[in-house]
Amino acid sequence: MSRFEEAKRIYAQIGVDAEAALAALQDVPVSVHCWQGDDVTGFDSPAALSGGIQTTGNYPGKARTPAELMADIDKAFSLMPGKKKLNLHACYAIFDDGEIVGRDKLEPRHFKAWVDFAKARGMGLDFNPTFFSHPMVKNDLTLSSPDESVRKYWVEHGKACIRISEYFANETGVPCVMNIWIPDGYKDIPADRLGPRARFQKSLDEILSIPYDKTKVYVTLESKVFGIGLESYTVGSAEFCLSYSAKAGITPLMDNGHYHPTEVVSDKISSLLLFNDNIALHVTRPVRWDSDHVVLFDDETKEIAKEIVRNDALSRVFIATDYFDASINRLSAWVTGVRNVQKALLFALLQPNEKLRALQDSHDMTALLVMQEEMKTMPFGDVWNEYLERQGVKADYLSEIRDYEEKVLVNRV
Ligand code: RNT
Ligand code: ZN
Repeated sequence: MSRFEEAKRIYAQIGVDAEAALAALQDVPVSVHCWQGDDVTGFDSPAALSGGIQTTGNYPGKARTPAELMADIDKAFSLMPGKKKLNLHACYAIFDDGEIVGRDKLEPRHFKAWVDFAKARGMGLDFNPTFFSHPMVKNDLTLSSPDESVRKYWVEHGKACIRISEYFANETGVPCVMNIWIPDGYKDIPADRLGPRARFQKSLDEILSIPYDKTKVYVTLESKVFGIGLESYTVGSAEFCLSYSAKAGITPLMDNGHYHPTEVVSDKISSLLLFNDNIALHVTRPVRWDSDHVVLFDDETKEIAKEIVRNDALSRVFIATDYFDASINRLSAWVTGVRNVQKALLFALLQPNEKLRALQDSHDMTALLVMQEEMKTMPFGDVWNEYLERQGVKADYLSEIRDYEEKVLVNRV
C-alpha cells in the first residue's frame, strides 16, 4: 500500500474522505501577488516605496523589467499546485518607449501585455489601484487629502482602475477582484480625525459612482491599524472600512497583518460571513508588526483556512497572498508562502468538522481538545505529497529554484 493509500485509510477511520479533500482543493483559486517578485517596485514611477510599508533585504536577482517579472512568475507558478490568479498593482503598467502616463490617466491598453500573459496561461487577473510610491502622494495622503487637486487625482486613479478591472474580467472571462487600500494617516496625534475619514468616504463614493458590472468586478476595501511613520492615526481603519463596505455594498478585505498583535483574523471571518455575500483576505505573516514575512504553515494560517472550510465558504472568500521578503530568494519566498496557504486549506479539508462541531455542541470540551490535538499528528504530509504528484508539481522546489538562480537570476547585475 502506498503512503497515500495508508493515509487515506487512517483518515477514513475518523470519517474524513481524503479523495474529496484533494478534489475540493484543486478548485480553490489563490490570487498570487505579483509584487513579491520585485519588492513592490513596479514599472511606472521611480519613486521609492512609500505608504508605511517596507520591503527589507537585498537578495540578488530582483526582477527589473516586465519580461523578467513575467519569467519569474512563470517559474514560480510552475512550482505551485492548484488554481491561481495573478494579482497586479496599477504600478505594474507597461508603457511604450518614452510614454509617460499619470496614474489618473491609466487605460486598459497599458495592461494589455498582462492580459495576453494571463490568457495564454488560462488565468484570471485581480487588480489594485496603487495609492503609494508616487509624487502625487502629498503629506502621506491620497483619497483623504484636504488638497482637492491631490484628492481628485487619486479619485481619477480609482476610476481608471475600475475600468481596467472590467477589461481584465472581459478579456479573461474570470471576474476581477479590485482591492482599494490607501496608506493615508498621521505619524503624530491629529487634531481632526473625522475630516480625513469624511474625505475618504466622499472619494470612495466618487470612485464607485462610475458604472461597472458588479458581476465582473468585485471592489474590496482593505483596512489597516498603522503604518511605519504613520503610527498615530490611520484613515482607513477597521471600523471605517467595515462600515463603508456594508453601506456601499462592496466587499470588506482583511489582511492578517493589519490588526493589533493579539487580534486574529481567524476569529473575525465568521462574523463577516454572516453579513456579507463575499469577503476577501490578504494572507500574510506579521512578525511583531505588519512585516509581511513569508506565510508559514502555522497555527493562525491553519485556523483561517479552517474557518473558510468548515463554514462552507470556499466560494465566498477571495483568498489572496500579500507579503514581500527581499532577504531570501524571491521565487522561493513566493512558492513557500503560496504552498503554505494551500497546505492550510488541505489541512482544513481533512478535519472531521461535523464530529468536532458535535463535541462542542454537546459541550464535551474534553474530547474536543483531545481530538483537535490528535489531528495535528495525522499523516497529513502524505496527502499533501499526493496532491503535488497529481498536480504534476515537484515536492522539491528548492533545487529547481537554485538552478534558476544560477542560470537566470545571477545574470541580473
Ligand atoms: C499594505 C497592504 C496592501 C499592500 C499591497 C502592496 O499594508 O497590506 O495590501 O501590501 O497592496
Ligand atoms: Zn494587504
